[in-house]
Amino acid sequence: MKSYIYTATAPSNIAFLKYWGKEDEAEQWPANDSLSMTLDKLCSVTQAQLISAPDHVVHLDDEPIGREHRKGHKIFRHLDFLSEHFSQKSKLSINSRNSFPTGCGIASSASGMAALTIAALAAWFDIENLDAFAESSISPETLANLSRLGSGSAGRSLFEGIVHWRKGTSPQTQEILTVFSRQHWALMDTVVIFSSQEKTVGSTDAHRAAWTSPLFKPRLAGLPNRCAQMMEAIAEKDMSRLGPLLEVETLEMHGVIMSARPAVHYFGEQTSNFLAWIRDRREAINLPVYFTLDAGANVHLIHEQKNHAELMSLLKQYPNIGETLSDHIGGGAFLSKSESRVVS
Ligand code: 2P0
Repeated sequence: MKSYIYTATAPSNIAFLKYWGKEDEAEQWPANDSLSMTLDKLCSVTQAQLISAPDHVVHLDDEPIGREHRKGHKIFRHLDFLSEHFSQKSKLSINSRNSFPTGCGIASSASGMAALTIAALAAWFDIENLDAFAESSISPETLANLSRLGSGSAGRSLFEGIVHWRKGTSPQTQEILTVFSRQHWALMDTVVIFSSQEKTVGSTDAHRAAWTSPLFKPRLAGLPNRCAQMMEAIAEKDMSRLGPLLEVETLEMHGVIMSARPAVHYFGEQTSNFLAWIRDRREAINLPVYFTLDAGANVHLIHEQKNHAELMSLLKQYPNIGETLSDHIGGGAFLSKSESRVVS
């Protein structure tokens, strides 16, 4: 009997306006809107295949991952949720890898959960490309909503370009959609790696603590205005307007994280020194490059493609600069189906 492999590719995304704090943790409803740039080559590639086995079989970068494995918990929980939601009893073989180096400190939960959702559903419903999902009454919005339940930021990874996740507390009132296509503005993200360590406090725990920060409610009150300003700056392709908004947003999110109980410090002296240096040097040479950070120590430098070469020359001047990874604004998730050479 023929057997098929369903391969989902989902890119990572970097938030301009951060999803930080949840209105409802069990349902994963965000406390605020977020705005992100979908990346291109930094992605997760996940293959799913139907198998006859008592449980799902999961491999990450060819390493077998069981239910009890530290990284396995979220993956199996999401597979269990999806199989129950769609009343699917068949088990899956899941094989996932990231295009970025393992342990380089780039978060893989957004791309990983988006790719897992698409690949698993494609295998269960025999779907060969993303357009064909609609014929199975699974719209892109439904796919994004299901990915979001695996990891909030994953819902944004399905879509191209600049993505707006409008908050809501039901699938009908929330919305995740592309607001600017990738062609609108040739943006890039150059990631400077300062830590390849796994986070000691995961995002989910830190999200929970957000409400204990005295800075959190004032932040929420100011975000609609910042979101509108960011959208205007992007519409006008005005980096000198977008950049300062990116930085204040990042520092405010980390201010919340550092002033919550328990307080978390996701970055230390190395990152801090670099942020001060890049601010100083870009003024000196008039280079429009601005930083943003995830819940981690690595610095994402947002810039236009035309400034990439000059940025790379500048970075060489930084003492002991670590690894850097550059990527472009991207086109969202992708799905394909192929015949397996191994007959099941
Ligand atoms: C974001 N981050 O908007 C923000 C900014 C990190 C910093 O979403 O608990 O892994 O799985 O929903 O999506 C990271 O949190 O958290 C995140 P869960 P997630 O990208």
